[in-house]
Amino acid sequence: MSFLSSLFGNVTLASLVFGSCLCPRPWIPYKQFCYLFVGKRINFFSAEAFCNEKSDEFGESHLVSIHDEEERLFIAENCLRLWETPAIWIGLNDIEEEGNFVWTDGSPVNFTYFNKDEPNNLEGREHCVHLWESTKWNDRPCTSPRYLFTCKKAQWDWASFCPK
Ligand SMILES: *[C@@H]1O[C@H](CO)[C@@H](O)[C@H](O)[C@H]1NC(C)=O
Ligand SMILES: [Ca+2]
Ligand SMILES: [Ca+2]
Repeated sequence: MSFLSSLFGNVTLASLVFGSCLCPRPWIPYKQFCYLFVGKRINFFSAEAFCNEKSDEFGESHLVSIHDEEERLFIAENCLRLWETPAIWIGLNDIEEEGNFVWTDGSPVNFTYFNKDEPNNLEGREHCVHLWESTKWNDRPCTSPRYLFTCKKAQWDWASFCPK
């Protein structure tokens, strides 16, 4: 994988060359995962359900989780390239317990990029997280229909699919 990354560090080129063996089209491979950028504005629950329907034998599909600065930039840059706006739902939420944020894919919350003074749980109604135009994060009512979204799932077993 490091050989492929160094040869095809440019994500767009890598996805053109290896996209069909790393991930189903039109998902974009990045590190060990596949990402689907969905240009529909729907609420958080519908977006998570849309992603769940894309689960396959290699793993569950959920709204995207973000675990470091590189992954954060990968997501933001692709949104800007595709739509000129990064305003998407991500899988982070405190629906179950106020103030206890979790990712819908169950991965650890070890990185956040909240805007200053967020999350503020405005009027006690904000439990789902989206990106603002600045790419900083904000909590928002989950039923807001105004955001695009990104799904994430494990990559296919590329070693058995990709050309050698
Ligand atoms: C957070 O955890 C994930 C999954 O265990 C790991 O891949 C990632 O490197 C971690 N990020 C940070 C900033 O520690
Ligand atoms: Ca909340
Ligand atoms: Ca907020």
